[in-house]
Amino acid sequence: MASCKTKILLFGRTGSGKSTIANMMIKGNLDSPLLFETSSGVRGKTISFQKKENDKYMVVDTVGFGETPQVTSSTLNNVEIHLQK
Ligand SMILES: Nc1nc2c(ncn2[C@@H]2O[C@H](COP(=O)(O)OP(=O)(O)OP(=O)(O)O)[C@@H](O)[C@H]2O)c(=O)[nH]1
Ligand SMILES: [Mg+2]
Repeated sequence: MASCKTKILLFGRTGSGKSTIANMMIKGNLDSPLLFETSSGVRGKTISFQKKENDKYMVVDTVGFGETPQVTSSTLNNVEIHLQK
């Protein structure tokens, strides 16, 4: 049977809470071990796309914008590709 999961693509500035939301969507809590690693400093934490799913959601967490122009540009390209899927 075809899956009817809600697909969620998270993108935005570094440190804005994307991975935190991703953990809540998939795991339902922020207890360790976390599925999506989160940061406690100013440096960007997520360094590549990460996709996880549960019975309700398929969540794609992305690299934060604002680190370097190169990273922002490649992330935007990846976001565009994922939006077309
Ligand atoms: N006060 C507060 N802190 C939050 C909230 N959401 C996330 N944080 C904290 O903000 C920090 C960054 O959160 P992340 O989820 O790692 O942010 P991110 O957008 O994934 O960051 P990058 O992976 O670097 O792009 C962590 O210390 C979180 O605990 C929120 O709603 N309120
Ligand atoms: Mg992150």
